[in-house]
Amino acid sequence: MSANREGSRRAMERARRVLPGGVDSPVRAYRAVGGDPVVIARGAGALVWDVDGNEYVDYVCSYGPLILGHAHPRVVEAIRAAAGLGTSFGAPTEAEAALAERVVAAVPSIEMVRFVSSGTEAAMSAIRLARAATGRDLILKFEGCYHGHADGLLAAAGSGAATLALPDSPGVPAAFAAQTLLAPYNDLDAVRARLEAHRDAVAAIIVEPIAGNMGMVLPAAGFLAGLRTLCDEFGALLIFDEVITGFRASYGGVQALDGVMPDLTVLGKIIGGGLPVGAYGGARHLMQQIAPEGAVYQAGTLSGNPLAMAAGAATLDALHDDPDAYRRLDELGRRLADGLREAASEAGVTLTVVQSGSTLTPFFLPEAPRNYEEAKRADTRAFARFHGAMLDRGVHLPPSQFEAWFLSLAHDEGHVARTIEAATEAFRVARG
Ligand code: KE4
Repeated sequence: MSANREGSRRAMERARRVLPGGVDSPVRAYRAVGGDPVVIARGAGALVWDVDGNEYVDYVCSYGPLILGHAHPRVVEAIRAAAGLGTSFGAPTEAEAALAERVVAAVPSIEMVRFVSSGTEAAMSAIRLARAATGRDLILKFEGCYHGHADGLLAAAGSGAATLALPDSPGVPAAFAAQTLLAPYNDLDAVRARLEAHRDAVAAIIVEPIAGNMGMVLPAAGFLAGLRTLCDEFGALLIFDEVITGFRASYGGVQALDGVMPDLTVLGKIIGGGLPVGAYGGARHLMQQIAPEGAVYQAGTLSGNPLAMAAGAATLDALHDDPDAYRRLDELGRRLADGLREAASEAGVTLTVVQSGSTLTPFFLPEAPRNYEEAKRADTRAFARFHGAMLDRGVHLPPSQFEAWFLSLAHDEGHVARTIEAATEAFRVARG
């Protein structure tokens, strides 16, 4: 049933001559699943089309930003209007405060926020602030969590680093990596042991409050609250990396759902509506340490870019104006998860689907992983066969077992039914 994808093949041949791997982000190169990536020509709502005109139901959704779906009219119009006034000024604009007010109103622990141009920039800046605020150097992250590609954060990173089974990246000096402590996700005893072994030296713990970069791994009951307690006991700051979960898990992120308050929050993706953006925020007494009010330096030519601010504000307003949005997203996520479980069972394939709201990961595993070690046991070859079979049947999935699938408000029961029908056959292919 392979579709004609000659145009994608030729486009990738051209791209590989001038772009490493033909891509600008490694996961897009399909190294973990094989074959040529489909090269996308356009998207609308829940659908994308490749350069050969093949149509796909899309669950990549730009890895999270497009919670409204592709080319949402409110977002496109906001960008168009902003662009007509000028694309960037290197001067304050009202659009920045307008989006900041929405973020401050939505995310419980944020009193002030600073916009940057990516989640990577936001995470690295939050860590610099935590180090300045505590006078300490070490940070603790969790194996399999991904906080962008800043040097100190590439230790045992998830997402693309996990997808490509890359050891901690070359080019990161040992001295930098030594500043990062590691612990298994969901293991509070290991965290306590690290903090005791480095008493008074750990500036912050950074965590994805729902992990999305080793595939979806949910926090065990009490895990986040336990981190809050440990941070208070040892004088470290708690940083929630809500780049995926911010405005996705709920309008106020995970912290608005379960009440554990971080000291700093990292945001991205949805707050830019598909344009380059990141943000970090927290209590006023912390954020006022950021230049020019304070001495902690961080800057950016395109930080607070008016088009990204406009796209982000339009996206957040569309979510805020639709009180039923998150219920619908969750219901559709459950329906897709249940359908995949049923289809896999009928095909005799061992599958566990981890779903939280509008994000999910089907693991080729007998049960839900609690951490990176367990997630890495997944049958990635079966996943690769499944991915290719779904592509052939018009479903566009993240090309890695260690990513999350994303639904949008543009997805409906029809798209989910199409996906489950394709999966029924694709699981037989995955079985090998
Ligand atoms: P960016 O620098 O890619 O905007 O954000 C980095 C980042 C930070 N924190 C979390 C929790 C993230 O998930 C990310 C980026 N997510 C990956 C997908 N899992 C981006 C996809 C890619 O690298 O191409």
